[in-house]
Amino acid sequence: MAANLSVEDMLDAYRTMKTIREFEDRVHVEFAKGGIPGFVHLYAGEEASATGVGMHLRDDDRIASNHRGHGHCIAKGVEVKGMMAEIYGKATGTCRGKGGSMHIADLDTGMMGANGIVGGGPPLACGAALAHKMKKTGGLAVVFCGDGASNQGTTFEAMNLATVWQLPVVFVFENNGYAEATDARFSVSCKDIADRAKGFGMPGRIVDGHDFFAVHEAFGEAAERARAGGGPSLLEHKLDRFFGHFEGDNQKYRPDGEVQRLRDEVCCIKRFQKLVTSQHGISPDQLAAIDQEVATLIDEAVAFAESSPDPDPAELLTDVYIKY
Ligand SMILES: Cc1ncc(C[n+]2csc(CCOP(=O)(O)OP(=O)(O)O)c2C)c(N)n1
Ligand SMILES: [Mg+2]
Repeated sequence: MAANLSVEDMLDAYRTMKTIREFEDRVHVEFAKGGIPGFVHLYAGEEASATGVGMHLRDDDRIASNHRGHGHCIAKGVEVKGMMAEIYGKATGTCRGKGGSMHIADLDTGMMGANGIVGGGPPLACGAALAHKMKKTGGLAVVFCGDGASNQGTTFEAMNLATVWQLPVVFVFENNGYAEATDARFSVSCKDIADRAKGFGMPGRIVDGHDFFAVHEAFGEAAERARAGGGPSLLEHKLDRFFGHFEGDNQKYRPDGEVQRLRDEVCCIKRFQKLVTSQHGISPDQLAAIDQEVATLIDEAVAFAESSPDPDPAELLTDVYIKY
């Protein structure tokens, strides 16, 4: 499974997954203290998905994200301190504090935006993919959607058009089994979202979203097809979220012990650590050094966010609309 990955690649993957986990665990703690405004939806548990995809992306590839977007941002290379400041609503944030958690966008790194509209991302990814196709750049677009978003009309329309226009776009459905408090078994009409690909004339695959190597391999194939003019693909990453839908969610809809069991049994980071130290010649010390590096980065990010100024009210209407 790790066939085309060097030790350096695997250490990079670990650094990204660990950065996402530490970022989310820290936002969880800081949010509870009351210092963060608005809503946050945490990505902890799903790190292998964004990371396995992100490692294939060029700077000019575009991603469209959703409300659970911190991990997608980090995997696409958005700067972590600016993200933290954005979540705190500070002037030094990625979007100067005007977006917050659900609207982090960074066009310089190809991150077109987290998105509060469920199903808002697929049409955006098609637009970016169309631009790549028309300019013949060899670039592609990816959209990360949930199981809930897989049921939206916008998603169906985008998938149809992607095939009709043979767009270089990959639809990544992160199926964590819930849309807010609704179990996917009550809302998704088929057992596997991947089955829907056939109806839209594109290949679809089920992927173990807890397994970085499986995600990396499956997305690599889809990306290669897209770049070569072979059109869109659908990947269904089966995975789990370790926190509630949003911070403050009491999660009464989840069976007792479910989250602890998932943390113990299917954690993508624990699984990665075990595999690379037992089979790929990476030492626990190499991983521990990255753990330390990441812990420092997250401490610095929080200190930066907390000490940054609020946006100036006089700038309320700047950067909000663009005139073309
Ligand atoms: C168009 C629209 N409908 C409803 C909502 C409210 N809402 C926010 S997140 C969410 C559930 C999304 O579930 P899923 O797509 O599975 O993503 P997950 O939260 O599990 O990552 C809903 C219904 C919304 N933001 N936008
Ligand atoms: Mg979901």
